[in-house]
Amino acid sequence: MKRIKIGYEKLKKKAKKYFKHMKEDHVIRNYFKENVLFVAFVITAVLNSTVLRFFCMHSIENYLSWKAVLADTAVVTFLGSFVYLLKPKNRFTYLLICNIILTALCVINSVYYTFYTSFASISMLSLTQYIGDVGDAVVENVLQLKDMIYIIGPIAFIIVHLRLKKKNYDKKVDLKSDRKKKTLHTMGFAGVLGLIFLMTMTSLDASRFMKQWNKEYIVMRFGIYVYQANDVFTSIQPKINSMFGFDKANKEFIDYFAEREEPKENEMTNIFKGKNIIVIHGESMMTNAMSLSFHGEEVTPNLNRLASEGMFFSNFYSQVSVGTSSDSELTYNTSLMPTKSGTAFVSYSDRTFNSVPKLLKEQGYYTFSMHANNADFWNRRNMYNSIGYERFYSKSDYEVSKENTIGLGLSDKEFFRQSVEKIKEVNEEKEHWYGLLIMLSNHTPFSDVEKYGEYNVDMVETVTYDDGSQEEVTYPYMEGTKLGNYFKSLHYADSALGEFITELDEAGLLENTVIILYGDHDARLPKKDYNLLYNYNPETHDIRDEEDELYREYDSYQYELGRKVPFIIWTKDMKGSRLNFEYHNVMGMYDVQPTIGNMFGYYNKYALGHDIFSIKENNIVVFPNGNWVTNNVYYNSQKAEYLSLSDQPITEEEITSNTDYANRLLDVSNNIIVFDLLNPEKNAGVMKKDEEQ
Ligand code: GP9
Ligand code: MN
Repeated sequence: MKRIKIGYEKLKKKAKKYFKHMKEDHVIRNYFKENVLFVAFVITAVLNSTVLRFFCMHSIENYLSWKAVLADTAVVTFLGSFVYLLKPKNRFTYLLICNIILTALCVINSVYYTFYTSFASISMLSLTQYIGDVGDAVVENVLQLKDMIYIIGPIAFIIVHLRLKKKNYDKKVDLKSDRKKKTLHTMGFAGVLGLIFLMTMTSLDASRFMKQWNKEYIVMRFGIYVYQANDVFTSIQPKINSMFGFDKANKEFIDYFAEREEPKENEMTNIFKGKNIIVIHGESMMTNAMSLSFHGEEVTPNLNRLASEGMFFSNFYSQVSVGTSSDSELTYNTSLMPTKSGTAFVSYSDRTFNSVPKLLKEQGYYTFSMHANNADFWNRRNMYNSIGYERFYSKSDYEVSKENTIGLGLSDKEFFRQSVEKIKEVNEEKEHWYGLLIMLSNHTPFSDVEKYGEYNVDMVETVTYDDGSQEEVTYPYMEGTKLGNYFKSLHYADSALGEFITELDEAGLLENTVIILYGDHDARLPKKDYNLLYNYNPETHDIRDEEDELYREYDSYQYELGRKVPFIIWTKDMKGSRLNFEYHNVMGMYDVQPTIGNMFGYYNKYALGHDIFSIKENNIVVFPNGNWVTNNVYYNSQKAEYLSLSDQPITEEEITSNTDYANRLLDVSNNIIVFDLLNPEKNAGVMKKDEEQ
């Protein structure tokens, strides 16, 4: 303890002495005087990055983000620090080259942003189509003043150099040891700035940085230079991952599918062959909300109607990892699992996939996707080329205004309304078509409450007093909680869904169309809110006491099992037919492709899931973290614990074999994506054999 104190006192003294020396000897002033060129380099580069934010993000908070300025200064100082290793006469050239590169980054991103409201990525360079687009964009944009403004940076830098040159600053001679010292000091300064930046990073900053898909956020918080450096890293990482272990991965892949049984025909085979398809990606829709009502009004009356009139798979799980929406799209489309690191949509968008649109295209379908958000969200613009959509209607295809915006973007009601007009056109031109519509309004944090419309989640009770008089008392119940706001938001999304079905019907688009709806993932709501939902005590406006006999804990297993999402297949005329039922066998998103494939007449040999009407009660749903669930048991691989879900005894062997199955499936799935094993060029042997069959 004493030693620490002495150490601290010593440090304090040293620091005091250092600051005194800095002040008295005008260290900072002298540094600026002696390093005018370097300072000019840093200032011009940081200013350019700030100007870019100014043009792209129209709020002071964004373009004057001190975090971004700090990060930019740290990066530029670090990059520039190497200049001191050179002789004074060569320093200008080095800094000018750096300055031009940094300026070019700003110009490219400025042009790119004008076209795509997002920032550029080097991974896109592998897509020739992209190069074409950007090439055109640059030519058309070349006269836009705002894209040229960045050139003032290097010009100002050159002027500074010319003025200094008159004083022969580059003729100075310095010692090699001084050069090293100066480099290290400058690097140290950049390091301190970087450290301050890291210390102010929130967990949201860190997670978005790792995922790299919310580009606007990264540029806003980290500046364009850190964004671009991180982009280079995330773009080459998949290449590095796939450099080692191809042969082993390929053998495991071949063995795995050699053991799989070919599917047999069943009562669902080809029932919808040739029908048009609308798939609805229900943002954050959860099955447990479907059975809830407030004041006698269901949270999801329209979803419930579709479920009761069509096929409703009530024991259905989405299998997402950190890629949330994009992971559910991946698994739905390809019957593959999310990747172990990164996300398939962002890191592996150039791989070959046996996807629903591609398989339907072989059946003569025209395929499209609709989502009124920025096309670069989750890198959809690129990934959709690999998934095989022929047309992607994104934000720029919709009329979006402040009035019709909820949460992340265009409101679901408006999105559906505008989409129906587009579908009408497609229907007129194409004989068979398939469209995926991705909803957006019901997205966390569910805080746009005033826009969801009236739906109260409070509780009214009739209280009888001692004198026999009665009064209606309102208790807040779920009002003001995140779960309560979720119900309001979901009620809105459900009403948008109802309007969509009506609009489709009025346009005559339901006659030959199958509606498929899936919830993309759970809404990531606090467990304590569920405890409040099921254990509300009106007297205390709080959760019942655990000792209370009415207390029913919503534990971590219930929470996990409660993450079910709806999966519904519906047509206008299904009600009362043999196809109108609720299906209880456990099912996962990866079973959708094979299940609907059997109904629409296509087959993907490399699906990891199963046609649910073939595998029935023997199904197993594997989660990306290694957990799995069957009709009988839920297994938590992290805790090595299970929860029995039926009366059947659970054997050790069942746990072991299912865990092995889950691990093997996850490995094979990851290898298919990382090593691009479905690409005929990489895996010619396997593909040739398939063709011969
Ligand atoms: C983004 C939307 C939401 O366009 O699909 O993605 P999420 O945050 O749910 O992954
Ligand atoms: Mn989502």
